Amino acid sequence: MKLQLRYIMKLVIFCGVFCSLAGAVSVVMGAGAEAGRIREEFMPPAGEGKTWELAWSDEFNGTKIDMSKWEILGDLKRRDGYWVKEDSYLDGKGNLIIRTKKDGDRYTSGAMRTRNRFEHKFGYWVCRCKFPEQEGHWPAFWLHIGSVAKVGDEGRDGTEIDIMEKPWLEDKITQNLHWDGYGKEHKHAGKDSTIPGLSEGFHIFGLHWKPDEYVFYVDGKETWRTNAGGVSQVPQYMKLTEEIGKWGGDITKAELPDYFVVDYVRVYDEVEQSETAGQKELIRKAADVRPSPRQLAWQQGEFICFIHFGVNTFTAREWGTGKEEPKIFNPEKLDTDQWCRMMKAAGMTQAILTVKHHDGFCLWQTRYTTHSVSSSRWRDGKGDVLRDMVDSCRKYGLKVGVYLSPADLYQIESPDGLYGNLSEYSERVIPRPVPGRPFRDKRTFKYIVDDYNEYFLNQLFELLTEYGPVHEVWFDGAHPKRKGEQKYTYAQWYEMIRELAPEAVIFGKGPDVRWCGNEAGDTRPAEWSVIPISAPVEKFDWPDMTEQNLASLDKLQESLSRGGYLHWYPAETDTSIRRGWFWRDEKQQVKTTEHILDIWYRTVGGNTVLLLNVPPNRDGLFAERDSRVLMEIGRILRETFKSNLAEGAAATASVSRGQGFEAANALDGDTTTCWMPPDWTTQAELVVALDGQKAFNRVMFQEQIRDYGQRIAQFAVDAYVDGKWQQIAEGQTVGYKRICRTPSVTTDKVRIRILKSRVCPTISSFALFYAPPIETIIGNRE
Ligand code: FUL
Repeated sequence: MKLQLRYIMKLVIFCGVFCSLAGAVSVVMGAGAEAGRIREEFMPPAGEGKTWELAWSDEFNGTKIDMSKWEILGDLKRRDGYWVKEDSYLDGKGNLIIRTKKDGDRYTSGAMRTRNRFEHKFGYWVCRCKFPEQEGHWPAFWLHIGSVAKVGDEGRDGTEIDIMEKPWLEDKITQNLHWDGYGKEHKHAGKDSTIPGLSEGFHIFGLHWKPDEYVFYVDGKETWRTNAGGVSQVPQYMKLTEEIGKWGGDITKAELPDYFVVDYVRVYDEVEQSETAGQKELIRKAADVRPSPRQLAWQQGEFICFIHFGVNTFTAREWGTGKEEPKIFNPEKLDTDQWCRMMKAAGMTQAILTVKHHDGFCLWQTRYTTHSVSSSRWRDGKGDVLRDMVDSCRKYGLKVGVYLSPADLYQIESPDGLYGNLSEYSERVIPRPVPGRPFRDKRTFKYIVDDYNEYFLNQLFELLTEYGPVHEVWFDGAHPKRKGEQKYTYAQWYEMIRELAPEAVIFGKGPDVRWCGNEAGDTRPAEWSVIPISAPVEKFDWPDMTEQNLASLDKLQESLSRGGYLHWYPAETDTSIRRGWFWRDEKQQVKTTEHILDIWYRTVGGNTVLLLNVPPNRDGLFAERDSRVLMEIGRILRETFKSNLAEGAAATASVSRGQGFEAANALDGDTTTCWMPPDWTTQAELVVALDGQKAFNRVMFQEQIRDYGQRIAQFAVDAYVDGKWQQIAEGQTVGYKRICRTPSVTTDKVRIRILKSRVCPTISSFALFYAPPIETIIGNRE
């Protein structure tokens, strides 16, 4: 069963499927090797800038040994037995069998070698095999060459390299080197290893033969590292053998035949990293996807404020019912200037108000329903929360966004409600005129819609023309209830938004900004902004994307191969300062400053925008505890980022693509210029020599996403301390911005090592900061 499964797996591996599972190493096949990609369970680390390429392999598929690869030895006497050709054969299930048997009064076994067929030096040589079960003989996987016999120059001119010999029945193997012949001058080094479970099932024996060292592995674990004999510098061939002799025990006690089963033998070369043409095309495509100007501007906003406010604030509910009495809304001390002062204090750049949450109550003076502030006691029904907030935001230099819930319980529950009322789709003019309430903006739109979509578009028109400029329109995907199979004519909504608010990004159920996938402030280690979508932008329905791995190259490839598209779709992380989205009471938990700061670093410093919800209380104010946390966050962030310790530094790079892309661009304070190496230099280093010794604990850097998209896939940051480079941070993606929190280090030199990137990396800015110790915080405890 096991053998058959393995055989099927091998067939799958070799059918040319583009597959590489997370954690497994994928290796590019070289010319002459079987087409496609292969997955090895373990590969030793390749040298810097190098990758593994399959140079030669035999999977032992089929029924006949491939004579272009192997010489089968026999018939000849060997130790206490004979090597005979018939004892080397394929089992037809993907394995080579090397049999040991009794033939009359002689004992025979199989042996093969690749002499004159495959002679090679260096690389990773690996064999997966299962041991025989009887004594008196031993299996071996080894390398040889005639010049082992040459005396002098130690093993450099040829060494017998025994990657695996197993003369014992216990869980023990031996690995050996022999050089300078087998006579008087013979020299030897070796290592025995006992590994529990070794005598059962299949195991993998590998040798990483480097020019200056041999590293032996069993099942991916290093067993012996040596340069004994000076390391062979000449091509050698492989041998797979069974030998009969006392070293293996007493053959007369063996129950024969006995079998040494070999699943495969593979040899890999370390080659300069480069991609196949197909992969290159994919990578190029991914790097070519760029943000729209509105997406870039939104991203630069970094830290923005969500304001959940409405009837729920007065009922202590998270989701209203739609049956709330509008009179309950009465925030007597509403002061949107206070909101803005707090947002500014925290370092926020935009406010997004729930102008209508799922309950349907509207916070502005809409023409299209009375279920709004107009029916409340607040300011005798004359108040307009959005108006107040917009005015304050303009005063404080904050951008404005609106959350207009597609779900609408008031319109579902009230007898003449429009939601799901099964009205006909017919041509309607947006905005629908309302006597006595003319619009100053005379633009109109004609759409074929039903009542609820018309209502929604009318309201969007009011919001975008009378309170603009609006910079974000937030479409939630949640639905406490549905009715009448109500559909949303999203395409028309988007079209109208584009026309009336060209700078606004559309969040969530829309094409510009992606929901990060959770409400807890969790982030992904790799946050890519280039996302695969299964239909063109105009036809895609923007479902929630909650997976950890949304956009690795494999994911992109998978999508493209099914006719998908790539889209710039960056993440926004929404989370609430309080437990719950609405203010409830003062027993409600408020997140600590430390907690919010942690989220801030992972989101703003992890290629997403942080949308932190601060719900006003029943007075219409940001509550005291929330305000204190906001002020502390702002104080600490300002303190931390007030001076860039890389100011006055000089940058050099391991490689640059030339004029206009020099390392110095990373330090020039201009995020449109960048350091960039030549295309397909996917690993490179940027060294920043500081203006003297500096103590820091924050490393910030950015990619130039505007023109070059997102590219860096893995990096490490080192500081030069005590005469050597020491790693202080590592990570995967960078994108718009990455901020690494490091231990405090004092150094005059910092290095960013780009370990993996698409096409080639870009760095548009680099800075160092010192964050004061967190103990100084006096804020809330959770
Ligand atoms: C969710 C809503 O259901 C919550 O009430 C809240 O508005 C949150 C931001 O989005 O989907």
